[in-house]
Order: sequence, then structure tokens, then C-alpha cells
Amino acid sequence: MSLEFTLTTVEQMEADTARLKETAEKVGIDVWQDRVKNQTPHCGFGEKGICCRICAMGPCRITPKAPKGICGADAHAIAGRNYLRMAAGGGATHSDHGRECAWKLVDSSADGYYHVTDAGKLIQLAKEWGVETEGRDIYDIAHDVGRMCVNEYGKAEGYQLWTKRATEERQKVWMEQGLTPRAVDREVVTAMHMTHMGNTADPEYLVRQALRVGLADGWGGSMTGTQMSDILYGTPVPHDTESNLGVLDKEMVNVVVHGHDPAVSEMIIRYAEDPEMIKKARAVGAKGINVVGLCCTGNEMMMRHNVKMAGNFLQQENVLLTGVVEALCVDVQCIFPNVGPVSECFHTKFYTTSPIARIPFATHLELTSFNAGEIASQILNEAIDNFKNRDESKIFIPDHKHSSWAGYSCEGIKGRLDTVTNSHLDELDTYKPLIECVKSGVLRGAVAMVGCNNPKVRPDYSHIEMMKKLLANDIVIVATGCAAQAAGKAGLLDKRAKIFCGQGLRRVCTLADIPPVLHMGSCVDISRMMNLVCDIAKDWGINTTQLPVVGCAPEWMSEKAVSIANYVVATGIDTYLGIDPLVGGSDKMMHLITEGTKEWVGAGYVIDTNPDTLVDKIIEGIEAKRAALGI
Ligand code: SF4
Ligand code: MSK
Repeated sequence: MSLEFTLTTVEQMEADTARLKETAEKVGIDVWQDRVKNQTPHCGFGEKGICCRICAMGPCRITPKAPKGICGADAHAIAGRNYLRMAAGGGATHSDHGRECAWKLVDSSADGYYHVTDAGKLIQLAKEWGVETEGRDIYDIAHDVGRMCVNEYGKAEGYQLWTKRATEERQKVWMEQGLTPRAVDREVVTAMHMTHMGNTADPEYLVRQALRVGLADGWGGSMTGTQMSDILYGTPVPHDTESNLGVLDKEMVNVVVHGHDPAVSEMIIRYAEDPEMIKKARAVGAKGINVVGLCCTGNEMMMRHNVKMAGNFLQQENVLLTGVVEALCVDVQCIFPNVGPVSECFHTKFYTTSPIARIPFATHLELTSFNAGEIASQILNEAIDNFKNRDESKIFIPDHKHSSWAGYSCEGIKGRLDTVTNSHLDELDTYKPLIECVKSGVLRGAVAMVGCNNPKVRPDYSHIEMMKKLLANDIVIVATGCAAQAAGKAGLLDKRAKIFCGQGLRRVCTLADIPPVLHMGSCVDISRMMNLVCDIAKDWGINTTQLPVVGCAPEWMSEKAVSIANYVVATGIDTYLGIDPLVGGSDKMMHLITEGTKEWVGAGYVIDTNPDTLVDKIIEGIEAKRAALGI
């Protein structure tokens, strides 16, 4: 263990950002910091969730003088409708990503672009869902399973098949509370229908539907996204890579992949590793091709292919401002429209690939299952040709980067346990050693740290500082999305970061040879966390609501995060939010999401925009769960 190991501080990252902002000023382009200034202060009605523009009699805004909209909707109805629409938007988005992944499985073939990589996982799922496997070609099975997944989205009757993976207790609670999710499309349509002018005005039922549409995502669409991606591209296992802007390489052709659906970036990395393509890059004077990731496409690539992580959500403009990006290739979600104008100030070629995300200034190359290789090859060839067009006077690459371990899928975590302890206990594929650590107090509990960056708080500060305090208190962290990337940028995915842990967690990290923050993947991979908590509850023999485990989204910003928070709560896990959920104009809504849901599903939100007190509340919450268990 090197005692010289130090983290990259938020201040150091801010200094990098400030230096890159100077480049932005030099080339005459705005960046998010400028736009935050222009948008501040935000609209007070919007912030409190009490502006309604659902019909053309409005927009209506609630004030003490005008406590009702023209139709008579009050603050509770309006804030509730806005909240449910956010959850529905997020559930639709994750789920549609999952649907695209399922179509790739339907289109997969031995000689096509998309293949079955984890055949074991496919067979296991086929058996779970009653698809015949004996004596069949793996692609016939893949096509049947893929079609079942696709059809799940719009089936007229019944409930989501994935929900059968939850604990018996959760399934019973969901059924009794009328929350068991039907088809994704049905739940999203129901949410939109309920919130139309002249429908639900009682906030309780809006919050209930938010839980249900969330469950349709977490135990439906997102789970499909994760499981299909594992079957197609491989189930992640732990390995080492690097994170932060220093992964960009001046000597290489830099290609940045950004978004969420790994279908494009999988092809890019496959073709970038082709010796012929590397030869072409060398022919133009580069040392090779450096594919690096942003946001959750970056997480997907990092988890499966050792692709380096350039940064998280608020770093997307920074990456371009380094002046060394030959191509930016995006798929869907979390892409600032401003990356188009920023690219125009440099030699960077900007490509969109999905009909769902068409952005001005991009070259649009629409990816299908049958042209994916040609698209990837075209992007890489054009990036290589573009290497010569750099402007030396605009180049600055911050040198911060850290070793980052990623790939802790449920299988990856169990694999570590099997290697270290389970093999001695003659029982494989179990979380029991982990549970023993929690019961004995060596580990106090776990936090699932997820979500975005949001300039309403100091970017990455909440993620990093809260993680450090949790680790010091022997609380292990599983992380996804931009939270996981914040950990990577700071150095908390480095195994040497165990020096920041309390004695118990440090011992566990040493014995299991793991970093203290376990990178579990992208936003849709929060579905892995749902499987993890349910399987731990099963192995322990208690309910999910009893586990000393919480969810936390300290810097969330997207509708997807609202959907996630709803399904995490509905799965029985208290969720701590560092950003206000835009319902503050309704005391009834605030009560429903913090206390009301506890009566239905045994969990709720804790909201505190101060990360220093939020983390203390998490520790208190975990200790209270332990006390209730008598451990
Ligand atoms: Fe106003 Fe009611 Fe229309 Fe909303 S639904 S804009 S509150 S009239
Ligand atoms: S990318 S949804 S900013 S986590 Fe998944 Fe990051 Fe949030 Fe997008």
C-alpha cells in the first residue's frame, strides 16, 4: 500500500475547468458556467413545481393571491402532475434505451455486427422465461428472448416478467398497493393520461403512479437494457482503467463516445482495435487510436472494454475544449446541444447516430443493426483524416487522471467473493460473506451513490466529499452513472483509496482486493443494484426495507433520476436527495414523497441540499437500520 497515494481534489478539477474556460473565451464560445449565470435566478414557480402549462388556458401560476389555476387545480395537483410527468419522462427514456438493446438481440447473428457474447446469461434467462433451449441454435434462442423482451414493452395484459426476480415480500407489497408494473408503454401512457387537463388532481394518486412508472423502468426497461447489453457485449468483470481529462492523448487520434446506448460505441471500439485501422492512424503521424468515454456510454465501455473515462456530465464541453478531439460520436441522452457549437470552434467532427437525438451542427449517420460496422468505420476513418487539422494554439490537456477499477456487476462482485471466501466455505454464488461483514459491524452498511452533476451545487463536491465521509465510517459504496465517474476522477476507484476507509472497510478491501467504491456501471445499471439488494435480502432472510442500505443522488438533474428514485424507494430503499425535487410549492407533495410512501412501500426520500448534513443523515439512517435489526 502506497502511503503517497493522494486524491485529485475538487479544487484541482476546478482549476482545470477554469483553464479550459479560458480557451472557450479565446475561441468565443459559451460554456455551461456562462449559461448558469444567464439563467440565474431560476423561475421561482418552476422551482417550486407550481407552474402549470398542461393546457392552453394557462400557463397558470400559483400565488397566495391566485391559489388555483383557471380549471381549479391547486398547488398540490400542479406540483404532483409535474412530478409524475418527470418520472414518466425518465421511465420512458431509460426504457426506450432498453428496447433498442432488445432489438439488437433480435437482429443478432453469427455473421452480423451484433453477436451473443454471454451465452450463459442468455440461456439462464431463456429458462427463467420458459423459452425452449434444448438442442437449439444459440441465435434462435436469442431471437425468441429478444422478441419476448420487445413485446414486454407493449403487452396488453399482465405484469412485467422481470419483477419475479424481486423478493416475495416486495412482489406482495407491490400487488397489495396496486403498484406492480404493467407494460412500460402502458405505465407511461397512464401517467400522461392521468396528468392531462381535467384528470387526477389528488396528489396521492400521482405519487402512486410515479412509483409504478418508476418500477416499470427499474424492474422493466432499465433491467432489459442491462441484461440485453450483458448478453450482447459481455457481463462486466473487474478490471483496471483510467479516469479524468488526462486520459486524452496528444499523440493519438482521440475519439470520444458519449451518451447511453452502447450499440455505436461497441462498434467504434471493435473497429478501433483493428490492426488495419491502427496502421492508418500511424500513417498520419499518430501513435494510435484513443477511444475515450463520457457519461454512461463511457461507463458501459469502461465496464466491458477498459476504455478510459474522460469525464462525467459537466465535463462534456471541457473534453472538446482540450483541442485534441478528432471526433465526438453520440448516441442518446445527456448530450448538451452546445457540443455542436463548441465542436465548430475546433477541428472536431461531431456525429449523431440516433433518430431520437438529432442535434444541430452534427453530421447524422443513422445506425441500424445492419450498417453499424460501416458507420463505425466511417467515423474512425474521418477522425484519422482529421488528425492533421488540429490547431496547436488551442491545445491544452489537464494532466489529472487516476487508475480506476470498474466492472463490478453482481456477477463481478460474487466472483470476488467466490475467489476470496466462498471457495473455502464450499458455497459459491452467494453474498453470505458480505452479509456476515455487515452483521458483525466490520462494514456498517452500504450506499448506492448514483446520478448526475448539477450546477445548482458545486460539481462533484457532493459526490466526492460524501463518499470520503461514508468510507471513513466503514460504509461501502456502490456507484453508477456520473457519481461513479466522479469517484474515478478523484481516485476513489483506485484500490489504494482504501487508505481513506475506516479499519473495517479497509480490511475488507484488502482481503477482497477491491477498491472502496465499486463501479457498477451506467444509469440503467441501477437495475443491477435492485437485483443486488433483493438477492442480499434473500440470502440474509430479511426484507429489503430492513437492510442497512440506502440510495443517494446528491447531484441529480435528469427526469431519469426521478424515475430511478421512485423505483429505488418502491424497492424498499430510502433515498437521499441533494437536489430539491421541484415540488416545494406543495406541502402535501413534500409529505407524500418523504413520509407517505413509507406507509405504502416502507421507504421514502430524505431531502437536504447541504451535502455535509445529508451525509450525516445517511449515516444516522444506516445506524438506525442496524439498531432495528439488533446488530
Ligand atoms: Fe391552468 Fe388547469 Fe390548464 Fe394547468 S390544467 S394550465 S392549472 S387551466
Ligand atoms: S449520464 S442521467 S448525467 S448520471 Fe447517465 Fe450522468 Fe445523469 Fe446522464
